[in-house]
Amino acid sequence: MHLIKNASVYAPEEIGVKDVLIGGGKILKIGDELPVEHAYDITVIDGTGKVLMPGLIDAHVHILGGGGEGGAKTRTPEIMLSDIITGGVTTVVGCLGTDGCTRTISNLLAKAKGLEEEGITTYIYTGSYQVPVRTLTGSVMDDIILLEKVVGTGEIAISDHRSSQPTKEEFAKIVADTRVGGILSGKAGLVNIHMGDGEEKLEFLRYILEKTQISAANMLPTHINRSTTLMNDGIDYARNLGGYIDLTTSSDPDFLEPDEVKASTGLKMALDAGVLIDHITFSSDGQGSLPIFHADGSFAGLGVGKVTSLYREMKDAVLKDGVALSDALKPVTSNPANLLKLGQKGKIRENADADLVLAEADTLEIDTVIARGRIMIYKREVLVKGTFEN
Ligand code: FWO
Ligand code: ZN
Repeated sequence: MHLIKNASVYAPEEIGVKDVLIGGGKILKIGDELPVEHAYDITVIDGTGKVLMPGLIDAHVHILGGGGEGGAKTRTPEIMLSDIITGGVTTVVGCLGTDGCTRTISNLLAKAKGLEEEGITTYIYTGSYQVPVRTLTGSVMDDIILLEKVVGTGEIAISDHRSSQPTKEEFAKIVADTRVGGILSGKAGLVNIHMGDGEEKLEFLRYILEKTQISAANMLPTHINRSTTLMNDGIDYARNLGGYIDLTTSSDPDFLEPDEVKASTGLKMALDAGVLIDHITFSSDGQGSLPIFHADGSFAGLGVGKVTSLYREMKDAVLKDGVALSDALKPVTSNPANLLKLGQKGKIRENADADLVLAEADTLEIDTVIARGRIMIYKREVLVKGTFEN
């Protein structure tokens, strides 16, 4: 059991200075001046002068590694536990990307189980860029219903030269199967949609909202901030059709593509344009390749996404773009939790999972990270490492 005393709690809404008692992996009690019962083995963590927030949820991580667009030597490395927890992330959703051939769902599932055994919470999407969707059981719906960790499908690529060029009807079928799989298994049934640089932009998603009975909550288009034109289309889609949009945080702010929008800037743009904060999420694209192509489509170079960029962009939204912490936290905590139907995640309330980040109130520097009630990082020291991390 641990008692975090006297921290300013962002649940993510601000609930004031509280004591938070955790035990058995759960948040047991939130209150004022909770007594420290010496009868139990309780460690007391001093939260004075710090903010306590929910552990971050990163809903788009290539936990196996991704890449390969520049040939085999450009396949990016598999993620390690500290790549995740040092960014205050305690829940990830793993996905495959361009390479749905040498990267498989069975491999993704094993890696997700490994990370869970190491101490965080993991889920996966079935599929990869490709259509027809690469699955484990041969069916999107069966994967979602039968495999406990599968919460949806993705990242399915559209409007991208690397996509399978699916028709809007093929795309609608994938969203429909994912939705029904979610309904039949009590899961989100969310399709994580990779948006490329193509002219079509969000046309397929508008088609689904206008021509079918499928809910906007079954679709999450990501990389919306990869260009200003797509950012503006995403703002229109979210504001006018009630759609959800996901901004990618991984690109290095010092090396953005000419027309790319920094995630924290994109959040501010969307809020200023009247998009509801609950319709905006961030995800890192961690360990995914960040390929750079020349205008003629030829390969120019590759970067690798970092999960720690998720926290950086939330922090920048507060410290550089003037977004309130209680708002800037939503795209990385309660919003993905709600969209993914992870009821125990993304919030600080009694009976929720004890996934918590304690940070300096002024700099938002991460001090302590707790995942499922276990202290993973304490006073900036990583206490729990991955199996093969030294
Ligand atoms: C984005 C993942 C992209 C992989 O468009 O989609 O390539 O399979 O590892 N990354 N293809 C990066 C931009 C948003 C900057 C992926 C990558
Ligand atoms: Zn992608």
